[in-house]
Amino acid sequence: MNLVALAGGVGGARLADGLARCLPPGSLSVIVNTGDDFTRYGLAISPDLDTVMYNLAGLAHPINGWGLVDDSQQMIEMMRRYGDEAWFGLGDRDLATHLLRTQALHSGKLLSEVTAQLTEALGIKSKILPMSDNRVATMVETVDRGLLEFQEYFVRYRWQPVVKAICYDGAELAMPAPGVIEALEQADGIIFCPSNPVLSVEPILQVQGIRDTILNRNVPCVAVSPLIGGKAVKGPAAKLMDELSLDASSRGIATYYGTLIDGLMIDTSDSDLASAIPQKTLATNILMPTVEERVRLAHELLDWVGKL
Ligand code: FO1
Repeated sequence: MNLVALAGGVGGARLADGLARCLPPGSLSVIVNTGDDFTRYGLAISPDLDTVMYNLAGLAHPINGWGLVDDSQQMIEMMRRYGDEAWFGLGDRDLATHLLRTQALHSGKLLSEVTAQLTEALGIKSKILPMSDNRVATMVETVDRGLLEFQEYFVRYRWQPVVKAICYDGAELAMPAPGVIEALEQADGIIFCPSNPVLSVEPILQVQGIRDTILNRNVPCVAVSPLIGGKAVKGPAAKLMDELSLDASSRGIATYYGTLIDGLMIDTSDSDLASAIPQKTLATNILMPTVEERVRLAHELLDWVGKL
């Protein structure tokens, strides 16, 4: 069974790990958001690619979900000694990823090529595909701080600034990375991971051809809600949807995705919303605090996709 998951952020990476653990090696392709990518200290940082890679390699920090387990912050502490604000917490071992990626890109390699090299070196059998090798930058228009780069909004200001609009700079020119369209066309099922629909999934859908390939699918596509009881499991999804006058609930997630999905997996506590959701729904415990829970949820999802 060839499965494709669209993922961004920690929730997406955790479910992708659960799916990889349930499927035969090599049958999962994860199309990852790169709208969060930015340059810090001259280094090319791809947070969502790294978060998926570290989670699938079993190396991710178990609490944060991003960065490496047992990593240190000596470099960041020295930055602060020099008076640098150092608001983006790069780990010392994590630096190896950014240094190798930056070196590869400077030597003319594509993001998809260096991602394949890094994931192969970590023994990952699933395909981790950036949505595009072209630059797409998610920009956040805020009330009090004007236009912010994604990581400034998300990390520096802890996603507290009130948002007026989001734009995906460069998306109109971005082509899907090699293998992305093919993976979607050859998929037996497509899954939208429980990622922020506006910040993590939409950038992927903005890349030329991806939305249409999913709309023209002839296999099931299901999403897992990132919201429970109108609140995000992690991150700004509910706050942002409120600020953008979107319905910050699982019903709103269903509306947001529309005909892109055939089904939405919601939390049991949101079962009362099922009647207001036009797509098929499956109510279950969508929290994944442990690796076992990721696998449990992934199994339920695969069973459901197989029956749709
Ligand atoms: N998120 C934070 O909230 N604080 C950080 O200091 C931070 C550092 C960081 C370093 C490397 C990396 O790959 C991710 C990092 N993240 C951090 C997470 C990242 O900002 C978000 O996970 C994604 O960009 C959005 O989901």
